[in-house]
Amino acid sequence: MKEKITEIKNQLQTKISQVKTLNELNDVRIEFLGKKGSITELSNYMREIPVEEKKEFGSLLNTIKNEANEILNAKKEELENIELQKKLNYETIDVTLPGTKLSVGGTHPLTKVIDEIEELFVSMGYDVVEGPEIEQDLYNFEKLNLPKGHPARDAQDSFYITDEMLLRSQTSPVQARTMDANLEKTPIRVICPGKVYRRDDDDATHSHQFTQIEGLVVDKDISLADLKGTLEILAKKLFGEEREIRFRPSFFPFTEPSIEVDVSCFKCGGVGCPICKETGWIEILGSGMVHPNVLRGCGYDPEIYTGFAFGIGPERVAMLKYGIGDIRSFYTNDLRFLSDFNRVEGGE
Ligand code: 2NM
Repeated sequence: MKEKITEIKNQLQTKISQVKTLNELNDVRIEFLGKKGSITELSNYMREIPVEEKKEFGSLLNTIKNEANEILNAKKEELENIELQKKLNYETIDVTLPGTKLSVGGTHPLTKVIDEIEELFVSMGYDVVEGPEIEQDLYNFEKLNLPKGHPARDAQDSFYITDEMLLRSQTSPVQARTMDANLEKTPIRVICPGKVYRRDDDDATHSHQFTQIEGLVVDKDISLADLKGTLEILAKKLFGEEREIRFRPSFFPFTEPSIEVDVSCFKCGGVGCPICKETGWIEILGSGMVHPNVLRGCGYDPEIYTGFAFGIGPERVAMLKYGIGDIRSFYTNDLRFLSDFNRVEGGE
């Protein structure tokens, strides 16, 4: 019997050494310790064994059962460890791999300029006011001292929709509306940003649709000095603290006197370079004292109130500031152009 037990033990050892998976191990367990397993069947010999040997045989039987269990469990643990190790290797995360890039939107260069100008004027107590892009002839021209037949309101230059309605050619109608609605209340301090439309053939410096910011201040005792001080602050904010401005006489129907404003060149500091066409000065905006006819037409008595107004083109400012050569690039939405203005530090 002892030989039989030793033989079974050897068989078990051999089988175990060949086992490679948990399933195979389970088969071996059944083969030896299952209901019909070779170790289980040894118990059947109990009946045939003389009484005096039963005790020793029983004890041997227990021992081999325990030993078989130990061997099987040890193998189980070994296989489970191998499986776990495989899984860990397979599921390893390399935290040094580059992440998935997310493309993040940015602010359009025109919007940057408009935001900058709005922020400055809001800090000086101005309101930002918007109005309709489809405008009445009355506000776009009539109230701005451009009566019917005036050479500066050539129908060839504007997008008329009907006899009385057009796409606004400037944002000053918003200011005429503001004065109209304020019924001689003062002060008025507004800037009006927005899109405007003119019949132009598009090229590098012209667009049939562009943006404008116009400013208006109306109060008692507003003078040219107030205009000059305000525009000097604007020029310095946009082009640098060292900038100076100069006034040149001009003509606009809605202002008298009318003034064009130049800023000393931010590139060469005024000595002359290609940017300022060797003049040292760059033209940046139009302005003037609000014409008495405009004040009167919008309900303000020009004997009591005066005002200044100005208009600036964000496209021109952005082109100068960022060295953009073609006004059309603001509107064609080429991402290669747009992303140039939104470089993130440390980004691509
Ligand atoms: C400019 C130049 C000069 C202007 C005038 C007015 C208003 F409504 F008060 F009459 N708003 N904007 C104005 C004056 C605009 O743009 C180059």
